[in-house]
Amino acid sequence: MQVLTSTTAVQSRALDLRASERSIGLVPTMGALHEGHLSLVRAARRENDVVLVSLFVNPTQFGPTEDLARYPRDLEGDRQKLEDEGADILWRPPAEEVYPPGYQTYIRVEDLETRLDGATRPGHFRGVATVVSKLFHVCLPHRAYFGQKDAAQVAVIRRLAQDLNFPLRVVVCPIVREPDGLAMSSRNAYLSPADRQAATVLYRSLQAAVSLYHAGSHAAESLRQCLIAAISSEPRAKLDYAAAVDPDTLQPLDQVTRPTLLAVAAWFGGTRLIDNAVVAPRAHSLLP
Ligand code: PAJ
Repeated sequence: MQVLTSTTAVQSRALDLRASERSIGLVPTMGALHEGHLSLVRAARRENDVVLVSLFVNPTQFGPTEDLARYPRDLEGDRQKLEDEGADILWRPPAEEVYPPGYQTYIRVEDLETRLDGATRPGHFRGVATVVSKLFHVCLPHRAYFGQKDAAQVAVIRRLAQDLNFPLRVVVCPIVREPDGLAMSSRNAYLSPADRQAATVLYRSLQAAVSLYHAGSHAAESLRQCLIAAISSEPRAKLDYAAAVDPDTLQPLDQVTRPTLLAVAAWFGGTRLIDNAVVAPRAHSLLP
């Protein structure tokens, strides 16, 4: 696996690959890689000639009081995992290359950036949309891989890829979980043992709402109340949001008459975790 830092080196490599008709699969990450990230690398490995993984802890998507400085970093561990998965190129640009002095161009997905995590983390999706657009321009991928774990991020990226005419396919991979159901996340490393135990309430709340849906309760508000009740039953959890929304627009729905994203976020101590599930009427779930 080739490890590159220079933006121009990566872009000229991507141009060469495109000229020789080799397909490029891009997996954007912030490192501290776990099985969730590696599932994206495996999907990219199956579907492309060349797998390019970017590793960049993007400062513009962190708020002033957030965890940028203490975000987990393990470059040697990450390099080894990517080597083992057969990635071809690891790009880890220094921050000054991505945002050189004088940098002032940002991408805003105007409505979506205010919803779900965007409501709690103002500016977060502006940072994500900006860095992902830059990664697309530098890496020129045919396919780019993202996790359903970050469902609002997926909505933002799908929208920007369409709105800005990026010639690529956004591929979304399923949520990878720990054996007890907790969605894998680099931030799980922050949890105390008691909070780690309590955090399983997010998955349990989604299971309860999905069961309620299958028992015939199709009103979005009743599913939302079910999520809230489950999370509130865990004293260590502080609810941020529970929502039943359209997966593309992230706007609240009244009834589950089409695929509906059930999304939750809660604080455990100083750590904010998210999770989600999609419910869909039978006619929809039979569609490819
Ligand atoms: P990061 O949190 O490192 O996640 C990188 C990718 O891994 C994202 O697409 C995320 O959805 C996916 N992922 C994380 N946990 C997952 C899990 N348990 N199952 C499946 N996929 C999972 O998301 C970011 O970085 C950044 O915002 C980024 C897109 C790289 C832009 O800076």
